Amino acid sequence: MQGTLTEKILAAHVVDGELETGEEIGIRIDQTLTQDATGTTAFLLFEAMGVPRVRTEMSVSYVDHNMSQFGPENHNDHLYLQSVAAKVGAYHSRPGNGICHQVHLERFAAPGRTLLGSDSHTPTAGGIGALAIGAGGLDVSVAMGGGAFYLTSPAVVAVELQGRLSDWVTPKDIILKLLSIMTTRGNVGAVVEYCGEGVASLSVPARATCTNMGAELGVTTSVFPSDEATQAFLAAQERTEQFTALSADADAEYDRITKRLDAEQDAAVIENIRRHCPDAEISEPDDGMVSVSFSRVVIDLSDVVPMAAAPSSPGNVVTITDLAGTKVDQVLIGSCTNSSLRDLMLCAAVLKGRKVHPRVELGIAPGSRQVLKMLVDNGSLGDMVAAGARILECGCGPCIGQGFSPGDGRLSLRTFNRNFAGRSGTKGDKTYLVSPEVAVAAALTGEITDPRKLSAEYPQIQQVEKFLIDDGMITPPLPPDESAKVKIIRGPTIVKPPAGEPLPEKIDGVTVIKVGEKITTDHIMPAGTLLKLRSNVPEYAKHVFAPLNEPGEPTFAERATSVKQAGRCGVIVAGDSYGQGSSREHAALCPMYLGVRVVIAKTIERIHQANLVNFAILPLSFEQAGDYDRIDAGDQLIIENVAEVVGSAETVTVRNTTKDFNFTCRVNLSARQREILAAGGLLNYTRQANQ
Ligand code: MIC
Ligand code: SF4
Repeated sequence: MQGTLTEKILAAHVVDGELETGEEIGIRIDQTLTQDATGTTAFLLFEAMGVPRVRTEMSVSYVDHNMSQFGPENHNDHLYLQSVAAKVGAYHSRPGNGICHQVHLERFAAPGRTLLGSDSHTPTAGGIGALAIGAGGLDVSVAMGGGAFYLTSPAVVAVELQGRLSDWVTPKDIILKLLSIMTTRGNVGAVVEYCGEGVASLSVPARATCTNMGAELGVTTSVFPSDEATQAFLAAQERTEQFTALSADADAEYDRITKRLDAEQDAAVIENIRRHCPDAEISEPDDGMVSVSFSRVVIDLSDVVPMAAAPSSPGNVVTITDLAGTKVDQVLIGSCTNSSLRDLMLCAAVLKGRKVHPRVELGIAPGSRQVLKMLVDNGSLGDMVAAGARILECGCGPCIGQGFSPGDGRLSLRTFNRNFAGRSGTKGDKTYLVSPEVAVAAALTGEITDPRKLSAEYPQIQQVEKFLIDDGMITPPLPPDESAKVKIIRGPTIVKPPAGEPLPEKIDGVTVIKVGEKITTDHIMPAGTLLKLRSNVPEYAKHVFAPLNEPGEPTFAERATSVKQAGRCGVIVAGDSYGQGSSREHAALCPMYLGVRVVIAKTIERIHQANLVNFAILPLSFEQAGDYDRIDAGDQLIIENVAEVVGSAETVTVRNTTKDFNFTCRVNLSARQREILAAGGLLNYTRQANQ
């Protein structure tokens, strides 16, 4: 990573360890971001740590997810967050002010700074040249208290952009194109660094669409250089003084990432790698699998065409031409990926003077109050309303299953970043992810339409010279003497999260569930209408793996509880990419509450693996992927000498006493993670370190 932009920012922030790819490092965090769905737990854990005041340059607490306020829980959360921010010296962005990533980009993110956020789309701020990383809430609490954030020194991959996008083709199509090359798998521990002459043609919000949805690649983060476009954006936000120019050296060295792909099933991906990665090395198939490695992806923007991610993964990328003519029932525009002023003005300009197709319901959620107020002032909102759009408040809304669930069998087209099965709130949903251009075209025609075929001029929306600045809904930190007088408001639904416990000397385990490949945190800990339970772990835990429960059968929570009551440990067995998607630590915290102490998977995604360790659950990976097939739910699994395993072992023998065989697992833990597990989780570890 020598000479890369990532290396430069990391080098300026490293406080522990050596900056060498694959090594664990601790970095200083300048800014933190939390949102209400993860923030209540993050602040409750921050309180439990006993640090009186945040020690970062700035910590901002946003309310944007839990906005529906059915029942008292959401408002209780909002009041808790507002009062605790005032108590501990954090900024507080009030409900209605906008989605955390959009507002942070507008008002706070700055080039060269480090940002840690308790939300997996925190890398959005990479669009302005910040090194922005998503993590579990407890990691963010530690950073708020001035502690370093630990990560694996990344492998930095270059994504070189050449040329310019054609009319009606957008940054969303760039990131979808990149997903068709890099996929959602095998990129753990990498950072995507954009470079090349094509970068200059993209504004900061356009870049932020790419870095936002970079989260779906499973990388640590994505980052753009800071240049004239960055300066123009900061000036338009009246933040010129926060500009610094930043870029990689001309002779920067990028790192290779290596992954294994299925020669048959992944044939299209392998072809894309061949076409777009000039230094690709692709092995001959062995047992049907090929090994591929590359350090550079080249995308000519003038070749990019309108794309979509088909159900039910952001990695199922197809072209709009393949889908043209498919009937559409719902179109939703917004989310932290595509709700900037430019995106919504574009939609308004296309809708102006036209009517939404009779079959289609169109919902639009502006990303922030700044965007909404400017749409009001320049007349765009009127054009949307006149066309028949339903306007939602500034927040996550339908992206996290809060409303607008599609009807049974109905096709939903969304400008969002995730289309995991059931995330919309409807079982068996058919959601496609597209650009605002494609979305608005379908809203008018009632079917998936290549926007280049619309009989409309492409509206040329230039970035404004001055955004409307009104931070009236962001409460700045109080001075310490005033903070001291604040009383934290704790409604009855705010329940202190349970602390972790050290692992027992011997794991006498029972496989409570065996799940398949690509299980996301939306499967483990569904959000939607259950979001309101985030600050009440005992209640929320009743819904662990709810989408996988069989009707009439005992639920996961019931099975895990009876294992726990029998004095035994719960074990989860999983396939590849376990814990994809969101940063929600409840996907570890709630299983821990139910007595789960071990997860054995083929592979575990970065943020989720860290969350498991933070809540004292032992993450293991199968040495032989085939052993996964030999285990069933209900099997008894024994691990002896747990202290030794946690202390230093690189592999461990697990005994399946039900099927009478032994198998080997890898213990992929850093020295620090081993100490955290030995202490019974990160909260205990931090408390001990602070004593
Ligand atoms: C998401 O997009 O899945 C969320 C909801 O924003 C999550 C955070 C959460 O679960 O609260 C994320 O991306 O980390
Ligand atoms: Fe909110 Fe959706 Fe963005 Fe997550 S992905 S922060 S739910 S808008």
